[in-house]
Amino acid sequence: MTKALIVIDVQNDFCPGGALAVPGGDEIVPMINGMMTGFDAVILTQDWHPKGHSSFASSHSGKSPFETAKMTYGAQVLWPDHCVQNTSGAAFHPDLRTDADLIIRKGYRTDIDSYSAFFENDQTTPTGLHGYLKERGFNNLTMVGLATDFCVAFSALDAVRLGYKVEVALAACRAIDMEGSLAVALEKMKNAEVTLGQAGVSKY
Ligand code: VGL
Ligand code: ZN
Repeated sequence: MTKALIVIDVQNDFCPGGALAVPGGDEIVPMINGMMTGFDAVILTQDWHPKGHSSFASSHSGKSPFETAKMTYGAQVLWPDHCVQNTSGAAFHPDLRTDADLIIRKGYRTDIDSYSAFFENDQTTPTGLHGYLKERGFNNLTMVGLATDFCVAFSALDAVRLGYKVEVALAACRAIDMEGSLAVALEKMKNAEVTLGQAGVSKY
């Protein structure tokens, strides 16, 4: 088998009570833990920003969270400060199994955000995940986690572009859904032939 499970950003700040809480973000943890045994490898991603990161509204005078700013690489949504390196908000949800093959951190360059597990938001700076997966021979990826309409969708779309067969197990994802972002993300994933399904979920 060559199937890897990619668990996107199941971190305290994206769960209820966190700085950028995704509604129901914590509900998916038991399901994801259960899915892990059905894959040849489990990879966790961790949003990992330095203080004063350029994706934080607090780094742009006069801007509020959820407004956009123009970056060198295009428009960027501004977020509340979240997932700051070495804080409890950046830690994985305490119940998430972390006995994974690889933990890949992203968003640690001050000037570029990184939604995707593969490329930063400039669409060219790689995280190294593609090299890891290629070298280990994985071509089949299932993605779960937070948030469906940002990091999960960007990761899935990049993975398709890179030639992987990709399924997003929607039951084990939750969305931010700002200004219709979930509908847009689902449409883009459908058009890109991402399977929007339940891979590995039904058993749990
Ligand atoms: C995410 C916004 C900012 C995500 C990360 O994990 O979807 N969203 N940073
Ligand atoms: Zn972030």
